[in-house]
Amino acid sequence: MVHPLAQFLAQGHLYGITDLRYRWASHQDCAQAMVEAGVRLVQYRGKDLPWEQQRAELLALVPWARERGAWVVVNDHLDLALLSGADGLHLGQGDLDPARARALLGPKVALGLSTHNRVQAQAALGLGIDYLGVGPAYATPSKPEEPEAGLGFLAWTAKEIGLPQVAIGGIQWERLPEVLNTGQRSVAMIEGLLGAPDLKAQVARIEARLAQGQPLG
Ligand code: TZP
Repeated sequence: MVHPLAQFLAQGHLYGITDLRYRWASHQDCAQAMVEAGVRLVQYRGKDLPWEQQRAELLALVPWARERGAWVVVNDHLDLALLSGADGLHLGQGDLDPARARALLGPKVALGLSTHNRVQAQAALGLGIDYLGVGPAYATPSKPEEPEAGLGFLAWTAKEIGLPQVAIGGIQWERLPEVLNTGQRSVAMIEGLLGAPDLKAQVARIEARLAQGQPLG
């Protein structure tokens, strides 16, 4: 069965990721601002915070978002995803083994995995993963250690890998046409979303553009 959160990504939507480089004092505030602006899927990426603080923020955020019809995915921490009742867990390469995570999570929590090349994307099949992050589409200061995977990788994954996907990495409003041209339908963003002066207007125009799908011709 396709998890509803993965189904949502397969349909073409915006996936917002929290970050403290902008105007929000906490990841919780940042996530809440995104939900209030209309984002329906947010990743809590409080990587550098003490575990206790992430726990407290997630315990407040998850039910708050659920009441408003938004999903919360937790980055990296399986224990925090489980104890907060989050909708999903997102793992990077080198985090917890995805097959093991799947076994511990049970079927209800969506499991996402970041992939940066064809070997990783192919290897993700059969591990119980619900959706793939594919990128970086472009080199990005938000993840400087990860070299650009490029639009060719996005196109290959869209065509060859039968899992819901979300394109990520350096995606700005101006780049949406060429990202959608690869066959990818959803985009995950930090800078292209949180860096916008009017968050609500940015969410609205991105969602409207994604709803149109691939450019014609
Ligand atoms: N994983 C791959 S690229 C990236 C992550 C978390 C950063 C995305 O941020 P931005 O600012 O949209 O490039």
